[in-house]
Amino acid sequence: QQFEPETNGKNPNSGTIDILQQMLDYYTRNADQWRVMAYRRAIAALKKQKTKITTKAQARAIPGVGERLADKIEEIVLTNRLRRLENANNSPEDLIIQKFLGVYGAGLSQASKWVAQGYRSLEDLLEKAPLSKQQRIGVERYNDFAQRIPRKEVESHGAIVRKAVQSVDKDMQVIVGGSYRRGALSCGDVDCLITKRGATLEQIRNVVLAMIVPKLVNNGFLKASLSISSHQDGSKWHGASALPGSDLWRRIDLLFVPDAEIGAALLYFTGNDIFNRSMRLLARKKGMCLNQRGLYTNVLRDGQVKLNEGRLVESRDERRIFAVLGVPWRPPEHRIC
Ligand code: DCP
Ligand code: MG
Ligand code: MN
Repeated sequence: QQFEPETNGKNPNSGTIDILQQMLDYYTRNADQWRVMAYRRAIAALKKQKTKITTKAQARAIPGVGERLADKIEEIVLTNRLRRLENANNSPEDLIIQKFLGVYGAGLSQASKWVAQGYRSLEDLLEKAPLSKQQRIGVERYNDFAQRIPRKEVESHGAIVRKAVQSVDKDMQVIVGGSYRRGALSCGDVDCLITKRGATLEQIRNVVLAMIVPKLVNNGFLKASLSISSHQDGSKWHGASALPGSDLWRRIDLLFVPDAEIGAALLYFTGNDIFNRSMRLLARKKGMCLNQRGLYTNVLRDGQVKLNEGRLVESRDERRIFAVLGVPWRPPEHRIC
């Protein structure tokens, strides 16, 4: 989740960030969600500092840096290394699991299972492992999907989807969300929100799945379908696309958004995920509930368990969701935690 403009040029804390990033990579491969979040938050906060942070007290004063991370930052600056990182388990198995986690759709349990079954490389998987159709694509196109997509190319994919959508229904709209909407110079995938004034989820889903996806498969733009939520309120199609004349496959998500929920969906699909998490947490603290469909009040909880749905207060207007939560408006470019 990098926001390149901020990492351009020399950052006074780049040495520290480098080591913290390695720690983050380690926790990511071990699926340690809490530490992953803490490290991402701390790295993002450090990237914003204009001066070099050298002491624990300075580190602790930065919002987003907790006690233990402040200790580690001081250790890194003083010793140019981090003992915890050197003790980290970088066994060969670990590195293979990390590699396998890059296969589209494979989570920690699948990746560990492959290692336990004796597979050691992508070639092993291709030749010996029983793979689903989607997993096979994930392995075959591993290197394609691992590459960042330049902003300009994301725009081209969005334009092709938009053209197909509007040739079917000129009133339908395509908005590219995700890291693209946050202004990133390169993206991990293409997130297309598809919506239409007055339309319901069912209407949009039907048009996209029955007309638009087949059209884009036929003209060669969509290369593969990786996951479709086909159940009652399914709202997405995940797959791969490539620009005409290119054999480089990109990950693309088509997200079906009913008009009434466009504000909440824009908020959710703009992210980033950590920003979303903090907005949801804030809503929860105020007795509300925020999800990709709307902001609800009067939600009763018993601990973590929601006792009722609450009352919908806003879903159409992204700005009003901020206002109701009492959060000053943040443009997408600033929603990076
Ligand atoms: N999202 C979320 N929590 C998740 C996954 C996604 O809140 N666990 C939301 C925030 C993301 C958006 O969905 O910004 C799109 O998800 P992506 O995985 O496509 O992430 P980004 O577009 O932010 O980054 P990338 O450039 O890696 O695609
Ligand atoms: Mg994305
Ligand atoms: Mn996506």
